[in-house]
Amino acid sequence: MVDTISPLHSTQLSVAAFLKQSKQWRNSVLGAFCFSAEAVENQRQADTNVPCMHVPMQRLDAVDSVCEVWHGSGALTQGQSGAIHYRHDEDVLLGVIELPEAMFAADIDKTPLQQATESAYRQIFALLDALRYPYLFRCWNYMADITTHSFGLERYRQFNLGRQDAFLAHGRDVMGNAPAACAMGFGQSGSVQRLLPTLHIAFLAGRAVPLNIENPRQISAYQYPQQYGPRSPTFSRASLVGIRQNEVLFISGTASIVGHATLHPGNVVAQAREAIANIRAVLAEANRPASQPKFDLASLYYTVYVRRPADLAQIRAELAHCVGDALTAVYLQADMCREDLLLEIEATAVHTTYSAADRR
Ligand code: 3EB
Repeated sequence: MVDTISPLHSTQLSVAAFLKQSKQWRNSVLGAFCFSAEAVENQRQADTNVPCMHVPMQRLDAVDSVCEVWHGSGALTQGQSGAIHYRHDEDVLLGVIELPEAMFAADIDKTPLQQATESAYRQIFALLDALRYPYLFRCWNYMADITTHSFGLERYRQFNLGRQDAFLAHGRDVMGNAPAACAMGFGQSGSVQRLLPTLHIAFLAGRAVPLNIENPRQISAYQYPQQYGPRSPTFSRASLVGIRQNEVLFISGTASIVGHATLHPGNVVAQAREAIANIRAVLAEANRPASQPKFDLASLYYTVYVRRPADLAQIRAELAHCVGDALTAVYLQADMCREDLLLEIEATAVHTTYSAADRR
């Protein structure tokens, strides 16, 4: 395998296996995202060089936790800026910021979650500007009680307000050129211990201009009508980034949404099929600039967020049916940002162009 020389790519393993291997990997890991239902604090790593996000979500397809590890190449540099822990190589910067909402008091016009979100994204943009990794490729957003209402507004909508305000404050586009993203909830369904609500955000940014991709079957999220909240979500359906000999495709959280409406409420199998139809459409867009298709359903690494653990078997069977035996997926219990969504699927693929020298 060419693993050791390959630029930006990810691997998935249990948190225990990650901790065991992290010594060998110290020099090549940009950061890690750990999902586990229990004792998040105890797993915090001694090695502070590696940014690590801990999300309190239960893995459903194995009793263990899961850790998504992002690898860089060449010499890595790490640091802390405000609440962000980051690490970068020459091409890519990975950052993690985790803000307890209790750090922010409700004021007249901004809720604590909204302020936490705005602060997190303002810190992110200030760091990216300062270190000159201007392009935000992909953001992972996790928050407690995502569809709960507080201060007269659903919490996901509070998050959207804070996120968009930070983009605007830093002169970033909000109607196009937005990063790929996901925004998921934890804590509503009771499978995870109650914690002080913390906003968890991880991000990948870099120096190469990404190609942002929309889905022709869906209205762009930044053009969603007002019924979904006072401010639109700021994300693209996918982003495609060239990093040395790799092309990395980040497909955002994808649900059973066509146009802007949820399809198949209450029917988890039909929702899974529709989400895959959306991913297929995004893949067609991603392949369009190339003379030969580079990405297909079987070449993706999937993370599947499942609202009701009891739906796992049906979802797995449907995805295996759509994707085939090559299906590589991790399943997490999570809440979606719309109550009628029963699942959401995100995916990543790395396409490597080997040089003649590598092939020999
Ligand atoms: C959707 O298509 C489903 O707010 O960053 C998917 C991916 C969703 C990202 C975000 C939300 C976000 O609208 C929800």
